Amino acid sequence: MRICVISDLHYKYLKPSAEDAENSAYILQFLAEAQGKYEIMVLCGDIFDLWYDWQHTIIKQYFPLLVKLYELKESGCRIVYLPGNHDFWFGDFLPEYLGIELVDEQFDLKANGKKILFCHGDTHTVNDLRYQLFRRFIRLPFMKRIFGLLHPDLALKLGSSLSRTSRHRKDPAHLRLKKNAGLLNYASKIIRSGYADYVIMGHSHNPIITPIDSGFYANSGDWISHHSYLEIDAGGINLKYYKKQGE
Ligand SMILES: [Mn+2]
Repeated sequence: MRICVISDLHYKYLKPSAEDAENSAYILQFLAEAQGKYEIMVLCGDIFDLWYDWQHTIIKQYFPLLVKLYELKESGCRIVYLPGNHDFWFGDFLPEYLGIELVDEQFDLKANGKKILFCHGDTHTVNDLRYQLFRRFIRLPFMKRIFGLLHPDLALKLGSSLSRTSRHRKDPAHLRLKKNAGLLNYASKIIRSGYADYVIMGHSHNPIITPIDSGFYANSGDWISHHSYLEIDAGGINLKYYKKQGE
């Protein structure tokens, strides 16, 4: 079974910068070329810089990406979407209109004789209590309801202050290390417990494959500076770059 994993596109809804537009063009091209190549596309979180679907409204700036996802699904590829720390307030739009499977927190899959665990990774960083409390707060059902009562233009303006990500606005080095170390620790624990052979995450924006005993921890990286993705098939896991930085 051929599986592709992408994460951390952080697709923008605000007026995109030239870089954002370039990144968006890459991802749209990549998804068009993915048709017929994979049985499963795993969207490993932070695909959209913010997600909300109101009762009658979706964010129109996402239309190009939604079309590509729909076309990929229609071509026969199963699409599984894991929430990230930017996109978790899902309604019925993705499952009902695009046929995308929404998974809560983690996705367990048996493929090619391997047990694979996918998750975004934001719950596995270490010494990050402030974020973990914020995470719990923002996911309370009443927070989602309040956000949904706001006019979309206002809601998205507020949301943008919470969800800015760019090539130039990287986490400070100590935070990046914390993210990487936490994710790797979690993967080691899972692999050594025998729960999974492969642990696949995003969130760190650090594309990597690390052997752990007889298994692997792999991170799909991002589409802000790396344009990276993972391919998993009977031969194992491969880390690939759609278009390397500076090319
Ligand atoms: Mn993230």
